[in-house]
Amino acid sequence: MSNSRSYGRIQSAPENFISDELIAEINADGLNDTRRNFLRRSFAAAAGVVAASGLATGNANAAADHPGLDGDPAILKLPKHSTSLGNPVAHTPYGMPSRHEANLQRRESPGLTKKRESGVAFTPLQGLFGIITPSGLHFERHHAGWHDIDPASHRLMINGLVANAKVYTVGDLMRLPSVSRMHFIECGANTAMDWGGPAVPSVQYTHGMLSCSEFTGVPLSLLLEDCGIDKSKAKFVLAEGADGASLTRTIPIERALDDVLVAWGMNGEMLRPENGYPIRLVVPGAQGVSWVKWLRRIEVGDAPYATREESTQYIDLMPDGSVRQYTLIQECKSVITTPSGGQILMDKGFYNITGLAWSGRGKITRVDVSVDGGRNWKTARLESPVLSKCLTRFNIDWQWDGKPAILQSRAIDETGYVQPRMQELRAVRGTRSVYHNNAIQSWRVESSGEVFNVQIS
Ligand SMILES: Nc1nc2c(c(=O)[nH]1)N[C@H]1C(S)=C(S)[C@@H](COP(=O)(O)O)O[C@H]1N2
Ligand SMILES: [Mo]
Repeated sequence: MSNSRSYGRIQSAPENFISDELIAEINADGLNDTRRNFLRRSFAAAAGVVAASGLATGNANAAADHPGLDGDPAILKLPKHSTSLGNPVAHTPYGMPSRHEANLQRRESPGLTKKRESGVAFTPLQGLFGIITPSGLHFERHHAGWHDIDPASHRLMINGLVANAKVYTVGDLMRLPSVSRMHFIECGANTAMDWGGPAVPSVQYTHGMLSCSEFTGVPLSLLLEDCGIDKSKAKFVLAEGADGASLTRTIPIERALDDVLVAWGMNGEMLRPENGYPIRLVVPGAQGVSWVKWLRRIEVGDAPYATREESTQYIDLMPDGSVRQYTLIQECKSVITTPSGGQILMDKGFYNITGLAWSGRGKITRVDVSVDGGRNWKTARLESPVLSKCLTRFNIDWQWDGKPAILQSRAIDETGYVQPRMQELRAVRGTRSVYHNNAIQSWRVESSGEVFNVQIS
């Protein structure tokens, strides 16, 4: 970096500035326009308070803004940690994040139910680096809560159009040849709140039903072969979970025999209970609901099963009134995670615009970034690795001149598909959808430095 650059400081988003009372009201009555405006106003008010409190937090780049460091106590005084003995090894047998990072949490969103029967906690994308989501911050979506299941008593049954139906213990599965692969998982309802206009304030709530891990498991194709799948008749499989929801999803046989895994590993250790311990289905590129957690049964059949989660839920109401069922693939999408809604740019100068891009159809080939609401675009750097059906990190330099700006990212995948603008998506999908909103996200930077979730027509 050249010395002529000044380094911009970013005040991070106040994560829990929306009161529990407001969330309760929204959950009781739903999210109408009045409430959406109210949310936006209370969000702005909360952001204002933080702005007034000034530079209290600072950051690692602060030194660059003080050419003569005289008088900065942070550099002149010998702190206690430099003059005393530290904690012993294995003080925390399972390591935890620094207490200074306590604000980085999974959080429930305003406007969505907070019931145990249907819960969502969102990943704080604004605070993460690279492409891997720390396991403790992986988003959670449960239809009937989660349990910490004893792996010793858990079983996986494979039945239906197979020569030999079989029951596997977790130990049986873990003896088989395994693979490890990095993939994103995105709930079909990610960005659902924003179909009707910008609704939620920060990237945690607009895009945080998205995580990415290295998963380890046995290919489902190997298990199906092991049971003697009847390839002439088999057209679909049904995957079923062991939770109270008995969550079930149909998966076409081509996918089941392709890259689907029965996984026990996540980021080098066993799955977390919230994410399906001891085993879950990994269906790369497919919407989250197909990634059945606490997997207990795979049935091989010759027709789609039309279960509750694929006939009344996870369907897309199209503009002509028809309903689109069995949407499997998460289309190409991207979002800028910094600067993003709720953050505040504390001064003019250099910023690294960074974000994530992904496609359920393969690799990301390009991400363009605009700082003027889509009139001009520049191609961002894709950081390695760029993997199929995996998050890709992009970065691009930006000098902020202190004037209002609208930041957008637009991803392109290896099929040539270009992430659509919101109005392009609405033209095809109408306005009554809940699921599968992969539109370009816009963040407006005000001259005050505050960043807001906006949509431009
Ligand atoms: N058995 C079971 N599997 C499930 C669910 C569930 O409630 N029960 N939720 C599904 C949905 S809708 C999503 S988006 C993903 C979420 O996975 P995660 O909680 O690990 O993020 O799991 C899917 N698998
Ligand atoms: Mo989901």
